[in-house]
Amino acid sequence: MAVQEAGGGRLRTEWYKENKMAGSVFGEQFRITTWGESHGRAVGVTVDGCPAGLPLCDEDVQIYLDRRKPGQSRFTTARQEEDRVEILSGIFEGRTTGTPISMLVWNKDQRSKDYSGIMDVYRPGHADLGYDAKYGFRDYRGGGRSSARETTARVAAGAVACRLLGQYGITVTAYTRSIGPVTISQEHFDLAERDRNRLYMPDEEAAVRAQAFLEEMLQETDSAGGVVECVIQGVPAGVGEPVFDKLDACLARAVMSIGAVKGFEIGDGFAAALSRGSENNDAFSRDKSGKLYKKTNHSGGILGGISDGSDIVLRAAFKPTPSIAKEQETVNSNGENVKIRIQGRHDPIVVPRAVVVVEAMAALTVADLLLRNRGSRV
Ligand code: EPS
Repeated sequence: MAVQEAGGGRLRTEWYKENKMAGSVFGEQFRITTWGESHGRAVGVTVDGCPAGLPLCDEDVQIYLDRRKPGQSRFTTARQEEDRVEILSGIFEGRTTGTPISMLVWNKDQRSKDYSGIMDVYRPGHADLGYDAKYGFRDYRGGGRSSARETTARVAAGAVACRLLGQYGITVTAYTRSIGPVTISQEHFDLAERDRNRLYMPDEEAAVRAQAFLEEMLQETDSAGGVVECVIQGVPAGVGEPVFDKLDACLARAVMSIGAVKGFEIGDGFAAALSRGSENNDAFSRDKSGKLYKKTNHSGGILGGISDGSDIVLRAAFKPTPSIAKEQETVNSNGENVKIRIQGRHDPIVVPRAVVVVEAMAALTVADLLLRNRGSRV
């Protein structure tokens, strides 16, 4: 119901005010609320709706945060954040209590003066213009809420979702599929290799070539993009809601909400548009034990918006980091044409650190729909 706000004269809805605080809430049954800015005191998340009895400690969350934190290689920002999680609530004797789990990570290495030069300038490729247009002013220190630092909170929540999914035998595994023009090959695919190179590429040979490419980008004070692939295994057939909350629609929304994501695919994705029905349909069959399976998986594990019991495969395309030291043309808030070079400590590519963020968003989506699915029939 729309209501008039006293004094302000602006319209809001009761629903909006009570349930969806300005876009920082995700999920229905397994619901998270994230908060915090890159140069504020801390970033954090509250997870509500996690069932009681799930074994959980700081270390379970920390191992995920360590994969995302800055400073892991020369291809990530030089900002030094240890990103130690503090779980403030919702745990008793090492298990979740069924009440809100609140988690916090302190910001320790902000260097806000790096941003004084851009307070009146719109950085090309950044959210600056939109934030100013929407709110009338913005927290320009590191991009505030639009900073990639915001993903810390998603990863902490995603770690809890992964823990929950583990109880059902569901695993979520993402990796770097490509960086710039370098793509992993199926022939050299080795998941163990993913955690041996700092680019999180499961192909040693491709990782070497990608590093050489990124060295070129550094030399040229430029940046690069790439693709993260994610495989979700063990989801039973039947998860996902009809029509608007289809499993693939929810995954797309979750993954597209990560900063810098410009494309999303399930299964064959855009390549399916070039295929024929006779090629694209996955034939059903029964194995010797009578279990139903699909002979191929062009659908990426989802049919009609509902899981079909095979692996769910998705991909996210990340744009090149917009913060580059190269000179760029822009305008300032007075509407004057100016030139800028962006100062500060920036990732020449976000893809390696985003791998665990994609995992987190996929896990949060599946955990939510799995819990919602409990009410699907008598
Ligand atoms: C970011 C800019 C840099 C990155 C930051 C993301 O930080 P700063 O705001 O200090 O310049 O270091 O990433 C993180 C700190 C992080 O933890 O991911 C940006 O503009 O998005």
